[in-house]
Amino acid sequence: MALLPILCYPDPRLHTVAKPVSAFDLALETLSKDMLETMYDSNGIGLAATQVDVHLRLIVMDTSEEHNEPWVLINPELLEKSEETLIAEEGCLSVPGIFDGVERAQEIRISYLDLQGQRHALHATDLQAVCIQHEMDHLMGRVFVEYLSFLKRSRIKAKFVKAQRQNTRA
Ligand code: GNR
Ligand code: NI
Repeated sequence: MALLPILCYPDPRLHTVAKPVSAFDLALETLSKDMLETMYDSNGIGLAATQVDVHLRLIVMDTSEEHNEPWVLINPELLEKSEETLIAEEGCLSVPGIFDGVERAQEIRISYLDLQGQRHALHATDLQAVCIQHEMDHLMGRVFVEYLSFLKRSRIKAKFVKAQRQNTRA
């Protein structure tokens, strides 16, 4: 088991488009476990491989109260999304400390593969649906702050650029 470093906005690697997983091997299993460990350690409810600089279509999630329902979603595909939307306060482990409302479909259907390469269908609503859409965005190289106004995004970017400059000087 290992904790993986999480890329921080505005790291350009967060804009990489992930490739489908094709090898269902031990390395994939190890990566999933390490991503789950990293997600739980950071108190996150989801983590996309993109955030740990691995550009494969792999998501881990756990939206349960008890943090005891780990999900691994491989090569997820959006099958259907509702017309109805909701605005939830989102945060991101790659943009720590920033929370803002984003409009998403309230209900989605996806298909995905498990670690054995078996295909499943999943219907998700509310927080689960929001989280899956947030994670699938990461796999497309999209970070939630890109939905905010230009002014907000500029302020967030400036804040993180400044923090990173101070980190590298220290
Ligand atoms: O931990 C997380 N919480 C969260 C809250 C609302 C909407 C989306 C999320 S995902 C986020 C973890 C993360 O950055 N996943 O990419
Ligand atoms: Ni995120």
